Amino acid sequence: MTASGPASSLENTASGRLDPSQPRHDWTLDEVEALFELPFTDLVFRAAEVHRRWFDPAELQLSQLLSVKTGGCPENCGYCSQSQHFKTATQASKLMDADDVIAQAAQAKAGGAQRFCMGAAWRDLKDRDTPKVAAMISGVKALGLETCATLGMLTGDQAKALKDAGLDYYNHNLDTGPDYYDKVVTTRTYQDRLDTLAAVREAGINTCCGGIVGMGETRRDRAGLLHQLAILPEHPQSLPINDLMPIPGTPLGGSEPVDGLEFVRMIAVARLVCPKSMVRIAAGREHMSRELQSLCFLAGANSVFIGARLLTTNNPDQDKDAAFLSELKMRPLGSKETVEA
Ligand code: SAM
Ligand code: DTB
Ligand code: SF4
Repeated sequence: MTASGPASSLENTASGRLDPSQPRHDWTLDEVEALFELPFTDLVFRAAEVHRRWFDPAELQLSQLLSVKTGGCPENCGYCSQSQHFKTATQASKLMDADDVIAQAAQAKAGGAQRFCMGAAWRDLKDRDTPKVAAMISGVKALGLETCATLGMLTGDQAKALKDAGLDYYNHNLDTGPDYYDKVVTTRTYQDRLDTLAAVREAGINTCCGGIVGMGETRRDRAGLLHQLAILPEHPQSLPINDLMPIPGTPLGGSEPVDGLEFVRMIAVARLVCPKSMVRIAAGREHMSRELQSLCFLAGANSVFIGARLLTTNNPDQDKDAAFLSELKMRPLGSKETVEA
C-alpha cells in the first residue's frame, strides 16, 4: 500500500489513535464509522493488537443465561419473542422461585459457567418483586458465581438494593444506534435506556451494554451504537453483540441475515473503541460456523454464553461447544486449564 492509502490516511485522523494508554471517551461518529471502512485484514489486525494489550487472547469469559420470568412483556421491541404485542411461540410464565433459580445456577456452575445472568421480560422492575429477585441474586452469588441480571428499567434505589443483594453486573442494551432506535421499539426512548445505565453505574454495579445486528440497520447505525457506548462516562465492562435470532411472528422475524464478515467488523470496532471491555458474541452463535466464531475471537471477542439455551432460543449444543473451544485451546477467564471438552 502507498503512503497515501486508506490506512495511512486514517492515521492522520484522531481515529489513528487506536492504542492510547487509556481508553478514549471522545470518539466521533465519523471516526467510528471510518474504522468499519478499513480493509478487513487491517481492521482485524489492529483489533487483535489492542485485544492483546489488555487481555490474554486465549481467555474467554463464560456466562450462562436463565429466563427467570418469560413472556407477556408490555414493551414492543420488534426483535423479541417475549413482547405481548406479537404472536410468537413463546409461552409466558411467572417469576420463578429463588430456590429453583439457584439450583439451575449450581448446574450452570458445574457445567463451567463463571457468570450467571437472570433475565426477566419486564419493562421495569416492580418494588413488589425486588425481594424475590434479591434472594436469587444473593443465592447465586453464594455459589461463587458472578451475578448478572436484566430486568428492564431501574430506579436509583432499586439499583442500590440489587447492589446490596450482591449484583455484579446489570445488562441493559442500547440495541442499535440512536437514529434507528424508533424503527425497532417505540414504547421507550434511548434516553430511558441511558438513564437506567446511569442509575446502575451510580450504584456501583458493572454495566453490561451492547446491541443487536441484523435488524435492517445500516453500517452507520452500527457505528452509532458503538459510538454511544464509547462516549459513556465509563465504557460498559461487558459489551454483548447479538446477531439477531429471527423470531417468527415479530416484525423483524423475516430480516435478512447480516454477512458474517460484517459481524466480525462489528466485534473488531467494539474492541477498538472499548478496549478494556469484555466483548461477547452473545445471541447467534448457534448459526455461526466455527471459522466465523474463531475470526471473532481473533478480532477481540472474549466472552460467550454457554449452555443449550439463551432466554427463549437455542445456543450451540454444550458438549460440541466445549469440544470446539477446547480445540482452539481457549481457557476460561483466569484459568490455566483449557476449556474442558
Ligand atoms: N426486558 C429486559 C430488557 O429489555 O432490557 C431484559 C431482557 S431482553 C430479552 C435482553 C436483550 O436481549 C435485549 O436488549 C436484546 O438486545 C437481546 N435480544 C432479545 N431478543 C433477541 C433476539 N431475538 N435476537 C438477538 N438478541 C435479542
Ligand atoms: C444480551 O445482550 N443477550 C442476551 C442477554 N444479553 C440477556 C439475551 C439474548 C436473547 C436472545 C433471544 C432469546 O433467547 O430470547
Ligand atoms: Fe420486553 Fe426486554 Fe423483550 Fe423488549 S427485549 S419486549 S423489554 S423482554
